[in-house]
Amino acid sequence: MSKHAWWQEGTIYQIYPRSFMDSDGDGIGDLEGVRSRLDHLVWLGVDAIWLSPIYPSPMTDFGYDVADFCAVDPRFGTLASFDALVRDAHARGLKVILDYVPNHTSDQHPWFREARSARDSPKRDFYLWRDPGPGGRPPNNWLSEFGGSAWEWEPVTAQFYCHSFLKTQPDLNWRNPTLRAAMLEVLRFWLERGVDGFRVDAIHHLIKDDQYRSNPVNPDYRPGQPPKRSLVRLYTTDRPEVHEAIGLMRGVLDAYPDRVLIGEAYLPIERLVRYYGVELAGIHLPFNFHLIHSRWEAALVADMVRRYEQALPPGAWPNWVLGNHDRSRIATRVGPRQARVAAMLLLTLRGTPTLYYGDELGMRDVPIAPAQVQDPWEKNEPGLGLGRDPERTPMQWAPTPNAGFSNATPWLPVAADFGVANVEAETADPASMLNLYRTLLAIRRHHPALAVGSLVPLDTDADTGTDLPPGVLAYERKQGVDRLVVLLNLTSDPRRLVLPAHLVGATILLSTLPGAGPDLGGATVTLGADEGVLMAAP
Ligand code: TEU
Repeated sequence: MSKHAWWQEGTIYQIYPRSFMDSDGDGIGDLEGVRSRLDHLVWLGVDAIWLSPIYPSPMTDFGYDVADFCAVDPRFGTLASFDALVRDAHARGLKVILDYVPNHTSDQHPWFREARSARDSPKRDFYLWRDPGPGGRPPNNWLSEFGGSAWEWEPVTAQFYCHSFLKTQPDLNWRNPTLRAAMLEVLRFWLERGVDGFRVDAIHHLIKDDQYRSNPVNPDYRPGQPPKRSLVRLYTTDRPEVHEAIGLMRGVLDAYPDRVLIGEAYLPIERLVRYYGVELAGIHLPFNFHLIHSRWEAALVADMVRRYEQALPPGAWPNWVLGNHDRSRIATRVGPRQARVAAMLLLTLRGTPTLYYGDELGMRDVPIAPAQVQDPWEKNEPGLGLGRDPERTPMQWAPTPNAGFSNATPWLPVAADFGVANVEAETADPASMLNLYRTLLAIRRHHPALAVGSLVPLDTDADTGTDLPPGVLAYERKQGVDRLVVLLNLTSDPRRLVLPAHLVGATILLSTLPGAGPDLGGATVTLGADEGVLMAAP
Protein backbone atom coordinates (compact mmCIF):
# COMPACT_ATOMS: atom_id res chain seq x y z
CA MET A 1 0.00 0.00 0.00
CA SER A 2 1.21 3.47 -0.91
CA LYS A 3 1.93 5.82 1.97
CA HIS A 4 0.86 8.78 -0.11
CA ALA A 5 -2.57 10.34 -0.32
CA TRP A 6 -4.41 10.51 -3.65
CA TRP A 7 -3.93 14.28 -3.73
CA GLN A 8 -0.18 13.80 -3.45
CA GLU A 9 0.21 11.20 -6.19
CA GLY A 10 -2.53 12.47 -8.44
CA THR A 11 -3.11 15.29 -10.90
CA ILE A 12 -5.90 17.85 -10.53
CA TYR A 13 -7.84 19.18 -13.53
CA GLN A 14 -9.64 22.53 -13.20
CA ILE A 15 -13.00 22.82 -14.93
CA TYR A 16 -14.57 26.23 -15.42
CA PRO A 17 -18.14 24.93 -15.60
CA ARG A 18 -19.50 27.74 -17.78
CA SER A 19 -17.04 26.83 -20.49
CA PHE A 20 -16.55 23.07 -20.42
CA MET A 21 -19.59 21.42 -21.98
CA ASP A 22 -23.15 22.63 -22.53
CA SER A 23 -25.75 19.84 -22.42
CA ASP A 24 -28.95 21.91 -22.61
CA GLY A 25 -28.27 24.32 -25.44
CA ASP A 26 -28.15 27.67 -23.63
CA GLY A 27 -24.55 28.46 -24.60
CA ILE A 28 -23.39 27.96 -21.00
CA GLY A 29 -21.70 24.81 -19.75
CA ASP A 30 -23.35 22.72 -17.03
CA LEU A 31 -22.95 19.72 -14.74
CA GLU A 32 -24.59 17.27 -17.14
CA GLY A 33 -22.09 18.47 -19.70
CA VAL A 34 -19.22 17.72 -17.35
CA ARG A 35 -20.71 14.31 -16.58
CA SER A 36 -20.93 13.48 -20.27
CA ARG A 37 -17.18 14.14 -20.64
CA LEU A 38 -15.85 12.19 -17.67
CA ASP A 39 -14.63 9.35 -19.88
CA HIS A 40 -12.46 11.80 -21.75
CA LEU A 41 -10.82 12.88 -18.49
CA VAL A 42 -10.19 9.28 -17.52
CA TRP A 43 -8.67 8.68 -20.96
CA LEU A 44 -6.48 11.76 -20.46
CA GLY A 45 -5.28 10.37 -17.14
CA VAL A 46 -6.11 12.97 -14.49
CA ASP A 47 -7.19 11.98 -10.98
CA ALA A 48 -9.44 14.76 -9.72
CA ILE A 49 -11.64 17.49 -11.09
CA TRP A 50 -11.99 20.87 -9.39
CA LEU A 51 -15.13 22.73 -10.36
CA SER A 52 -15.14 26.54 -10.19
CA PRO A 53 -18.32 27.69 -8.36
CA ILE A 54 -21.60 26.00 -9.30
CA TYR A 55 -23.79 27.71 -6.67
CA PRO A 56 -26.83 29.94 -7.24
CA SER A 57 -25.45 33.30 -8.23
CA PRO A 58 -26.42 36.53 -9.99
CA MET A 59 -23.18 35.87 -11.95
CA THR A 60 -21.78 39.37 -11.56
CA ASP A 61 -18.43 37.56 -11.07
CA PHE A 62 -19.55 34.37 -12.83
CA GLY A 63 -20.29 32.35 -9.75
CA TYR A 64 -17.72 33.85 -7.34
CA ASP A 65 -20.67 35.90 -6.08
CA VAL A 66 -22.57 33.19 -4.21
CA ALA A 67 -26.23 33.70 -3.24
CA ASP A 68 -26.65 30.27 -1.62
CA PHE A 69 -23.73 28.10 -0.55
CA CYS A 70 -25.76 24.91 -0.34
CA ALA A 71 -27.47 24.59 -3.72
CA VAL A 72 -26.72 24.46 -7.44
CA ASP A 73 -27.45 27.29 -9.85
CA PRO A 74 -30.21 26.22 -12.28
CA ARG A 75 -27.93 27.22 -15.17
CA PHE A 76 -25.55 24.48 -14.04
CA GLY A 77 -28.09 21.89 -12.90
CA THR A 78 -29.60 20.69 -9.65
CA LEU A 79 -28.43 18.94 -6.51
CA ALA A 80 -29.59 15.74 -8.20
CA SER A 81 -27.40 16.37 -11.24
CA PHE A 82 -24.54 17.19 -8.88
CA ASP A 83 -25.03 13.90 -7.03
CA ALA A 84 -25.08 12.07 -10.36
CA LEU A 85 -21.82 13.74 -11.35
CA VAL A 86 -20.13 12.74 -8.08
CA ARG A 87 -21.44 9.19 -8.40
CA ASP A 88 -20.22 8.81 -11.98
CA ALA A 89 -16.89 10.44 -11.23
CA HIS A 90 -16.28 8.17 -8.26
CA ALA A 91 -17.28 5.12 -10.30
CA ARG A 92 -14.43 6.05 -12.66
CA GLY A 93 -11.92 6.66 -9.88
CA LEU A 94 -12.09 10.45 -10.23
CA LYS A 95 -12.24 12.70 -7.17
CA VAL A 96 -14.42 15.81 -7.09
CA ILE A 97 -13.22 19.07 -5.55
CA LEU A 98 -15.51 22.08 -5.10
CA ASP A 99 -14.72 25.76 -4.95
CA TYR A 100 -15.45 27.25 -1.52
CA VAL A 101 -15.80 31.02 -1.41
CA PRO A 102 -15.55 32.11 2.24
CA ASN A 103 -14.33 35.69 1.82
CA HIS A 104 -17.60 37.13 0.54
CA THR A 105 -21.14 36.42 -0.58
CA SER A 106 -23.26 37.91 -3.31
CA ASP A 107 -25.16 41.05 -2.29
CA GLN A 108 -28.22 38.93 -3.14
CA HIS A 109 -27.40 36.34 -0.46
CA PRO A 110 -30.22 36.32 2.16
CA TRP A 111 -27.63 37.11 4.87
CA PHE A 112 -26.63 40.34 3.19
CA ARG A 113 -30.15 41.36 2.26
CA GLU A 114 -31.03 41.05 5.91
CA ALA A 115 -27.79 42.65 7.14
CA ARG A 116 -28.15 45.74 5.00
CA SER A 117 -31.77 46.33 6.01
CA ALA A 118 -31.15 47.41 9.61
CA ARG A 119 -28.27 48.11 11.95
CA ASP A 120 -29.77 45.83 14.57
CA SER A 121 -30.30 42.93 12.17
CA PRO A 122 -28.95 39.68 13.64
CA LYS A 123 -26.97 39.25 10.41
CA ARG A 124 -25.49 42.77 10.49
CA ASP A 125 -22.20 41.61 12.01
CA PHE A 126 -21.80 38.84 9.41
CA TYR A 127 -20.32 41.62 7.23
CA LEU A 128 -17.87 44.51 7.74
CA TRP A 129 -19.61 47.84 8.40
CA ARG A 130 -17.98 51.19 9.19
CA ASP A 131 -19.03 54.76 9.70
CA PRO A 132 -17.84 57.26 7.10
CA GLY A 133 -14.52 59.03 7.46
CA PRO A 134 -14.18 62.83 7.54
CA GLY A 135 -16.33 64.56 4.94
CA GLY A 136 -18.39 61.44 4.37
CA ARG A 137 -15.52 59.70 2.66
CA PRO A 138 -14.84 55.95 2.93
CA PRO A 139 -13.41 54.93 6.32
CA ASN A 140 -9.93 54.22 4.93
CA ASN A 141 -7.98 53.87 1.66
CA TRP A 142 -8.55 50.18 1.00
CA LEU A 143 -8.97 49.32 -2.68
CA SER A 144 -11.09 46.73 -4.40
CA GLU A 145 -9.19 44.11 -6.42
CA PHE A 146 -11.42 45.05 -9.32
CA GLY A 147 -10.99 48.82 -9.16
CA GLY A 148 -12.08 51.72 -6.98
CA SER A 149 -12.60 51.87 -3.24
CA ALA A 150 -13.22 48.68 -1.27
CA TRP A 151 -16.03 50.53 0.53
CA GLU A 152 -19.59 50.97 -0.69
CA TRP A 153 -22.09 53.31 0.92
CA GLU A 154 -25.32 51.70 2.14
CA PRO A 155 -27.87 54.54 2.33
CA VAL A 156 -30.59 52.74 4.29
CA THR A 157 -28.41 52.23 7.36
CA ALA A 158 -25.91 55.00 6.62
CA GLN A 159 -22.70 53.00 6.85
CA PHE A 160 -20.11 51.68 4.42
CA TYR A 161 -19.57 47.95 3.83
CA CYS A 162 -16.27 46.41 2.78
CA HIS A 163 -15.84 44.50 -0.48
CA SER A 164 -12.41 43.19 -1.50
CA PHE A 165 -13.79 42.41 -4.96
CA LEU A 166 -16.94 43.78 -6.64
CA LYS A 167 -19.43 45.87 -4.69
CA THR A 168 -21.83 42.98 -5.37
CA GLN A 169 -19.45 40.79 -3.31
CA PRO A 170 -19.62 42.08 0.30
CA ASP A 171 -16.88 40.65 2.54
CA LEU A 172 -17.87 38.33 5.36
CA ASN A 173 -16.76 38.95 8.93
CA TRP A 174 -14.85 35.84 10.01
CA ARG A 175 -14.37 37.30 13.49
CA ASN A 176 -18.06 36.66 14.14
CA PRO A 177 -18.49 33.19 15.73
CA THR A 178 -22.01 32.66 14.37
CA LEU A 179 -20.85 33.43 10.83
CA ARG A 180 -17.88 31.12 11.25
CA ALA A 181 -20.10 28.29 12.42
CA ALA A 182 -22.50 28.83 9.50
CA MET A 183 -19.65 28.79 6.98
CA LEU A 184 -18.15 25.62 8.47
CA GLU A 185 -21.58 24.01 8.19
CA VAL A 186 -21.37 24.65 4.43
CA LEU A 187 -18.27 22.46 4.26
CA ARG A 188 -20.09 19.66 6.09
CA PHE A 189 -23.06 19.94 3.74
CA TRP A 190 -20.88 19.11 0.73
CA LEU A 191 -18.64 16.62 2.54
CA GLU A 192 -21.77 14.66 3.45
CA ARG A 193 -22.66 14.64 -0.25
CA GLY A 194 -19.35 12.96 -0.96
CA VAL A 195 -17.06 15.70 -2.22
CA ASP A 196 -13.37 14.94 -1.86
CA GLY A 197 -12.17 18.40 -1.00
CA PHE A 198 -12.26 22.13 -1.55
CA ARG A 199 -10.29 24.79 -3.32
CA VAL A 200 -10.67 27.76 -0.99
CA ASP A 201 -11.08 31.02 -2.87
CA ALA A 202 -8.95 34.07 -2.06
CA ILE A 203 -7.95 32.64 1.32
CA HIS A 204 -5.33 35.33 1.98
CA HIS A 205 -8.10 37.98 1.86
CA LEU A 206 -10.25 36.28 4.53
CA ILE A 207 -9.43 38.46 7.54
CA LYS A 208 -8.89 42.22 7.51
CA ASP A 209 -7.14 44.37 10.11
CA ASP A 210 -9.34 44.75 13.20
CA GLN A 211 -8.28 48.41 13.52
CA TYR A 212 -9.06 49.15 9.88
CA ARG A 213 -5.73 50.88 9.31
CA SER A 214 -5.10 52.36 5.86
CA ASN A 215 -2.72 50.48 3.59
CA PRO A 216 0.71 52.03 2.91
CA VAL A 217 1.49 53.46 -0.52
CA ASN A 218 3.51 51.11 -2.74
CA PRO A 219 6.72 52.93 -3.70
CA ASP A 220 7.31 50.48 -6.59
CA TYR A 221 3.99 51.17 -8.30
CA ARG A 222 4.27 52.02 -11.99
CA PRO A 223 1.47 53.55 -14.06
CA GLY A 224 -0.09 50.91 -16.30
CA GLN A 225 -0.08 48.31 -13.51
CA PRO A 226 -3.50 47.44 -12.07
CA PRO A 227 -4.53 50.38 -9.84
CA LYS A 228 -4.88 48.03 -6.83
CA ARG A 229 -1.07 47.71 -6.90
CA SER A 230 -0.69 51.36 -5.89
CA LEU A 231 -1.02 50.26 -2.25
CA VAL A 232 0.73 47.49 -0.32
CA ARG A 233 -2.05 45.23 0.92
CA LEU A 234 -0.59 45.11 4.42
CA TYR A 235 -3.86 45.40 6.35
CA THR A 236 -6.18 43.62 3.92
CA THR A 237 -4.44 40.34 3.05
CA ASP A 238 -2.36 37.67 4.78
CA ARG A 239 -3.32 38.77 8.30
CA PRO A 240 -2.05 36.53 11.10
CA GLU A 241 -5.59 35.65 12.25
CA VAL A 242 -6.34 33.93 8.93
CA HIS A 243 -4.54 30.82 10.18
CA GLU A 244 -7.01 30.36 13.00
CA ALA A 245 -9.88 30.34 10.49
CA ILE A 246 -8.01 27.87 8.28
CA GLY A 247 -7.48 25.63 11.29
CA LEU A 248 -11.25 25.53 11.80
CA MET A 249 -11.84 24.56 8.16
CA ARG A 250 -9.20 21.87 8.39
CA GLY A 251 -10.78 20.57 11.58
CA VAL A 252 -14.05 20.02 9.70
CA LEU A 253 -12.29 18.15 6.87
CA ASP A 254 -10.30 15.97 9.24
CA ALA A 255 -13.51 14.44 10.53
CA TYR A 256 -13.83 12.78 7.10
CA PRO A 257 -11.30 10.36 5.64
CA ASP A 258 -9.03 11.31 2.76
CA ARG A 259 -10.25 14.83 1.99
CA VAL A 260 -8.08 17.66 0.66
CA LEU A 261 -7.98 21.38 1.40
CA ILE A 262 -6.44 23.52 -1.32
CA GLY A 263 -6.00 27.27 -0.90
CA GLU A 264 -5.80 30.07 -3.41
CA ALA A 265 -3.24 32.57 -2.13
CA TYR A 266 -1.20 34.82 -4.37
CA LEU A 267 1.79 35.37 -2.08
CA PRO A 268 5.59 35.32 -2.15
CA ILE A 269 7.03 31.87 -1.41
CA GLU A 270 8.07 32.65 2.18
CA ARG A 271 4.55 33.81 3.10
CA LEU A 272 2.76 31.18 1.03
CA VAL A 273 4.36 28.24 2.82
CA ARG A 274 2.97 29.44 6.17
CA TYR A 275 -0.43 28.35 4.86
CA TYR A 276 0.56 24.72 5.44
CA GLY A 277 0.01 25.67 9.07
CA VAL A 278 1.85 24.88 12.27
CA GLU A 279 2.60 21.14 12.21
CA LEU A 280 0.91 21.01 8.80
CA ALA A 281 -2.52 21.50 10.39
CA GLY A 282 -3.48 24.13 7.80
CA ILE A 283 -4.01 23.86 4.07
CA HIS A 284 -2.78 20.64 2.42
CA LEU A 285 -1.93 22.39 -0.82
CA PRO A 286 -1.54 26.17 -0.78
CA PHE A 287 -1.63 26.80 -4.51
CA ASN A 288 1.82 27.64 -5.84
CA PHE A 289 1.37 30.13 -8.69
CA HIS A 290 5.03 30.98 -9.10
CA LEU A 291 5.32 29.24 -12.48
CA ILE A 292 2.59 31.59 -13.71
CA HIS A 293 4.46 34.66 -12.58
CA SER A 294 8.05 33.66 -13.32
CA ARG A 295 9.73 34.93 -16.49
CA TRP A 296 10.30 31.99 -18.81
CA GLU A 297 14.06 31.69 -18.33
CA ALA A 298 15.74 28.53 -17.16
CA ALA A 299 17.92 30.22 -14.53
CA LEU A 300 14.94 32.03 -13.01
CA VAL A 301 12.71 28.96 -13.00
CA ALA A 302 15.52 26.82 -11.53
CA ASP A 303 16.11 29.38 -8.80
CA MET A 304 12.40 29.61 -8.03
CA VAL A 305 12.07 25.81 -7.80
CA ARG A 306 15.05 25.72 -5.45
CA ARG A 307 13.68 28.51 -3.24
CA TYR A 308 10.28 26.84 -3.08
CA GLU A 309 11.74 23.43 -2.21
CA GLN A 310 13.89 25.02 0.51
CA ALA A 311 11.03 27.02 1.97
CA LEU A 312 8.67 24.04 2.34
CA PRO A 313 8.17 23.05 5.97
CA PRO A 314 9.24 19.48 6.80
CA GLY A 315 6.68 17.04 5.40
CA ALA A 316 4.79 19.68 3.44
CA TRP A 317 3.66 18.51 0.00
CA PRO A 318 4.56 20.79 -2.94
CA ASN A 319 2.27 21.68 -5.83
CA TRP A 320 2.48 23.51 -9.14
CA VAL A 321 0.02 25.45 -11.30
CA LEU A 322 0.62 26.63 -14.89
CA GLY A 323 -2.68 28.34 -15.54
CA ASN A 324 -6.17 29.10 -14.28
CA HIS A 325 -9.31 31.10 -15.05
CA ASP A 326 -7.71 34.35 -13.83
CA ARG A 327 -4.46 34.35 -15.79
CA SER A 328 -3.34 34.40 -19.41
CA ARG A 329 -2.97 30.85 -20.79
CA ILE A 330 0.47 29.21 -20.86
CA ALA A 331 0.46 28.74 -24.66
CA THR A 332 -0.05 32.49 -25.02
CA ARG A 333 2.52 33.40 -22.38
CA VAL A 334 5.36 31.27 -23.76
CA GLY A 335 4.22 30.33 -27.27
CA PRO A 336 3.06 26.96 -28.63
CA ARG A 337 6.47 25.28 -28.76
CA GLN A 338 7.53 26.24 -25.25
CA ALA A 339 4.06 25.30 -24.02
CA ARG A 340 5.08 21.70 -24.73
CA VAL A 341 8.23 22.17 -22.64
CA ALA A 342 6.04 23.74 -19.93
CA ALA A 343 3.78 20.66 -19.97
CA MET A 344 6.80 18.44 -19.36
CA LEU A 345 7.96 20.74 -16.57
CA LEU A 346 4.56 20.80 -14.84
CA LEU A 347 4.22 17.02 -14.96
CA THR A 348 7.77 16.20 -13.87
CA LEU A 349 8.30 18.64 -11.02
CA ARG A 350 7.94 17.33 -7.47
CA GLY A 351 4.43 17.86 -6.19
CA THR A 352 0.80 17.82 -7.24
CA PRO A 353 0.18 19.41 -10.66
CA THR A 354 -3.02 21.31 -11.41
CA LEU A 355 -3.99 21.52 -15.08
CA TYR A 356 -6.33 24.15 -16.45
CA TYR A 357 -8.96 22.85 -18.90
CA GLY A 358 -7.93 23.37 -22.51
CA ASP A 359 -4.24 23.85 -21.79
CA GLU A 360 -3.88 20.17 -22.72
CA LEU A 361 -5.06 21.14 -26.23
CA GLY A 362 -2.64 24.06 -26.42
CA MET A 363 -5.59 26.48 -26.22
CA ARG A 364 -4.55 30.12 -26.38
CA ASP A 365 -6.12 33.32 -25.08
CA VAL A 366 -8.92 34.31 -27.42
CA PRO A 367 -9.10 38.00 -28.35
CA ILE A 368 -12.35 39.52 -27.08
CA ALA A 369 -13.89 42.45 -28.94
CA PRO A 370 -15.13 45.28 -26.68
CA ALA A 371 -18.75 44.41 -27.39
CA GLN A 372 -18.15 40.79 -26.30
CA VAL A 373 -16.57 41.58 -22.92
CA GLN A 374 -18.14 39.64 -20.04
CA ASP A 375 -15.61 39.97 -17.23
CA PRO A 376 -16.64 42.64 -14.69
CA TRP A 377 -13.00 43.52 -14.01
CA GLU A 378 -12.45 44.45 -17.65
CA LYS A 379 -15.68 46.44 -17.57
CA ASN A 380 -14.57 48.34 -14.44
CA GLU A 381 -11.04 49.04 -15.64
CA PRO A 382 -11.11 48.73 -19.42
CA GLY A 383 -8.10 48.78 -21.69
CA LEU A 384 -5.44 47.74 -19.16
CA GLY A 385 -5.44 44.14 -20.36
CA LEU A 386 -6.87 42.93 -17.04
CA GLY A 387 -9.87 41.08 -18.50
CA ARG A 388 -10.08 37.34 -17.88
CA ASP A 389 -12.45 36.39 -20.70
CA PRO A 390 -9.61 35.40 -23.09
CA GLU A 391 -8.66 32.40 -20.93
CA ARG A 392 -12.28 31.35 -20.24
CA THR A 393 -13.46 30.53 -23.77
CA PRO A 394 -15.32 27.31 -24.60
CA MET A 395 -13.51 23.99 -24.49
CA GLN A 396 -12.79 22.76 -28.01
CA TRP A 397 -14.17 19.27 -28.41
CA ALA A 398 -14.61 18.79 -32.16
CA PRO A 399 -14.26 20.52 -35.54
CA THR A 400 -18.02 21.07 -35.59
CA PRO A 401 -20.07 24.25 -34.97
CA ASN A 402 -19.22 25.94 -31.65
CA ALA A 403 -16.34 23.44 -31.35
CA GLY A 404 -18.81 20.81 -30.14
CA PHE A 405 -19.24 22.77 -26.90
CA SER A 406 -22.88 23.75 -27.45
CA ASN A 407 -25.75 23.76 -29.92
CA ALA A 408 -26.25 27.44 -29.20
CA THR A 409 -24.00 30.48 -29.51
CA PRO A 410 -21.56 30.17 -26.58
CA TRP A 411 -21.36 32.85 -23.89
CA LEU A 412 -17.81 33.67 -25.04
CA PRO A 413 -16.48 33.23 -28.58
CA VAL A 414 -14.76 30.01 -29.60
CA ALA A 415 -11.08 30.24 -30.62
CA ALA A 416 -10.50 30.75 -34.35
CA ASP A 417 -8.26 27.67 -34.58
CA PHE A 418 -10.82 25.25 -33.13
CA GLY A 419 -10.93 23.31 -36.40
CA VAL A 420 -7.46 21.93 -35.71
CA ALA A 421 -7.09 22.46 -31.96
CA ASN A 422 -9.82 20.21 -30.61
CA VAL A 423 -10.11 16.95 -28.71
CA GLU A 424 -11.25 14.91 -31.71
CA ALA A 425 -8.49 16.02 -34.08
CA GLU A 426 -5.78 15.95 -31.45
CA THR A 427 -6.74 12.48 -30.24
CA ALA A 428 -6.08 11.19 -33.75
CA ASP A 429 -2.74 13.00 -34.06
CA PRO A 430 0.12 11.30 -32.19
CA ALA A 431 2.12 14.55 -32.36
CA SER A 432 -0.58 16.70 -30.73
CA MET A 433 -0.36 18.58 -27.46
CA LEU A 434 -3.21 16.42 -26.17
CA ASN A 435 -1.25 13.23 -26.77
CA LEU A 436 1.84 14.79 -25.21
CA TYR A 437 -0.16 15.52 -22.04
CA ARG A 438 -1.69 12.06 -22.09
CA THR A 439 1.70 10.37 -22.46
CA LEU A 440 3.23 12.52 -19.72
CA LEU A 441 0.36 11.68 -17.39
CA ALA A 442 0.73 7.97 -18.16
CA ILE A 443 4.48 8.06 -17.53
CA ARG A 444 3.90 9.98 -14.30
CA ARG A 445 1.40 7.37 -13.19
CA HIS A 446 3.79 4.49 -13.86
CA HIS A 447 6.91 6.06 -12.37
CA PRO A 448 6.97 6.57 -8.62
CA ALA A 449 10.07 8.75 -9.18
CA LEU A 450 7.80 11.31 -10.88
CA ALA A 451 4.71 10.90 -8.73
CA VAL A 452 6.36 10.93 -5.32
CA GLY A 453 10.15 10.86 -5.72
CA SER A 454 12.80 13.34 -4.68
CA LEU A 455 14.00 16.14 -6.96
CA VAL A 456 17.70 16.83 -7.40
CA PRO A 457 18.62 19.79 -9.59
CA LEU A 458 21.45 19.26 -12.06
CA ASP A 459 23.91 22.12 -12.24
CA THR A 460 27.22 22.63 -13.89
CA ASP A 461 29.59 20.75 -11.62
CA ALA A 462 33.30 20.10 -12.18
CA ASP A 463 33.32 17.12 -9.80
CA THR A 464 30.67 15.14 -11.64
CA GLY A 465 31.64 16.44 -15.08
CA THR A 466 28.22 18.05 -15.65
CA ASP A 467 28.15 20.93 -18.09
CA LEU A 468 24.81 22.67 -18.38
CA PRO A 469 24.51 25.45 -20.94
CA PRO A 470 22.46 28.59 -20.26
CA GLY A 471 18.76 28.25 -21.00
CA VAL A 472 18.58 24.59 -19.95
CA LEU A 473 16.71 23.42 -16.87
CA ALA A 474 17.69 19.94 -15.67
CA TYR A 475 16.89 17.73 -12.73
CA GLU A 476 16.74 14.13 -11.59
CA ARG A 477 13.78 12.48 -9.96
CA LYS A 478 14.37 9.41 -7.79
CA GLN A 479 12.31 6.96 -5.84
CA GLY A 480 14.09 3.74 -4.85
CA VAL A 481 15.41 2.13 -8.01
CA ASP A 482 13.22 4.31 -10.20
CA ARG A 483 15.36 7.20 -11.50
CA LEU A 484 14.50 9.66 -14.24
CA VAL A 485 16.23 12.68 -15.76
CA VAL A 486 14.47 15.75 -17.14
CA LEU A 487 16.28 18.07 -19.57
CA LEU A 488 14.36 21.14 -20.74
CA ASN A 489 15.60 23.61 -23.32
CA LEU A 490 13.77 26.87 -22.62
CA THR A 491 15.36 28.57 -25.62
CA SER A 492 14.65 28.37 -29.33
CA ASP A 493 18.20 27.38 -30.22
CA PRO A 494 19.70 23.90 -29.93
CA ARG A 495 21.73 23.26 -26.79
CA ARG A 496 24.50 20.74 -26.20
CA LEU A 497 25.13 19.54 -22.71
CA VAL A 498 27.42 17.09 -20.97
CA LEU A 499 25.74 14.69 -18.58
CA PRO A 500 27.22 13.92 -15.18
CA ALA A 501 29.16 10.65 -15.10
CA HIS A 502 26.43 8.73 -13.26
CA LEU A 503 23.87 9.52 -15.98
CA VAL A 504 25.91 8.59 -19.04
CA GLY A 505 23.92 5.96 -20.92
CA ALA A 506 20.47 7.29 -19.96
CA THR A 507 17.78 6.39 -22.48
CA ILE A 508 14.98 8.52 -23.82
CA LEU A 509 11.41 7.92 -22.71
CA LEU A 510 9.85 10.97 -24.34
CA SER A 511 10.68 14.14 -26.24
CA THR A 512 8.41 17.15 -26.59
CA LEU A 513 9.42 17.30 -30.25
CA PRO A 514 7.25 14.85 -32.13
CA GLY A 515 9.25 12.26 -34.00
CA ALA A 516 12.65 13.67 -33.09
CA GLY A 517 14.58 12.42 -30.11
CA PRO A 518 17.68 14.25 -28.97
CA ASP A 519 20.96 13.36 -30.51
CA LEU A 520 22.59 10.97 -28.06
CA GLY A 521 26.34 11.03 -28.02
CA GLY A 522 27.27 9.14 -24.90
CA ALA A 523 28.02 11.76 -22.32
CA THR A 524 26.77 14.61 -24.48
CA VAL A 525 23.17 15.29 -25.37
CA THR A 526 22.02 17.76 -27.99
CA LEU A 527 18.60 19.18 -27.30
CA GLY A 528 16.74 20.64 -30.25
CA ALA A 529 15.31 24.15 -30.16
CA ASP A 530 12.36 24.22 -27.71
CA GLU A 531 12.92 20.59 -26.81
CA GLY A 532 12.35 18.88 -23.51
CA VAL A 533 13.29 15.25 -22.91
CA LEU A 534 12.49 12.78 -20.24
CA MET A 535 15.05 10.01 -19.81
CA ALA A 536 15.41 6.87 -17.76
CA ALA A 537 18.67 6.90 -15.81
CA PRO A 538 21.02 4.00 -16.57
O1 TEU B 1 -9.32 35.35 -7.14
C1 TEU B 1 -8.78 35.91 -5.99
C2 TEU B 1 -7.54 36.63 -6.10
O2 TEU B 1 -6.64 36.42 -5.34
C3 TEU B 1 -7.49 37.81 -6.99
O3 TEU B 1 -6.54 38.71 -6.48
C4 TEU B 1 -7.11 37.46 -8.35
O4 TEU B 1 -5.74 37.38 -8.43
C5 TEU B 1 -7.58 38.57 -9.23
O5 TEU B 1 -8.92 38.74 -8.99
C6 TEU B 1 -7.40 38.21 -10.66
O6 TEU B 1 -8.38 37.38 -11.08
C7 TEU B 1 -10.45 34.58 -6.88
C8 TEU B 1 -11.02 33.91 -8.10
O7 TEU B 1 -10.09 33.02 -8.64
C9 TEU B 1 -11.47 34.97 -9.07
O8 TEU B 1 -11.95 34.40 -10.26
C10 TEU B 1 -12.57 35.75 -8.40
O9 TEU B 1 -12.98 36.79 -9.22
C11 TEU B 1 -12.12 36.30 -7.05
O10 TEU B 1 -11.47 35.32 -6.26
C12 TEU B 1 -13.29 36.76 -6.26
O11 TEU B 1 -14.01 35.67 -5.78
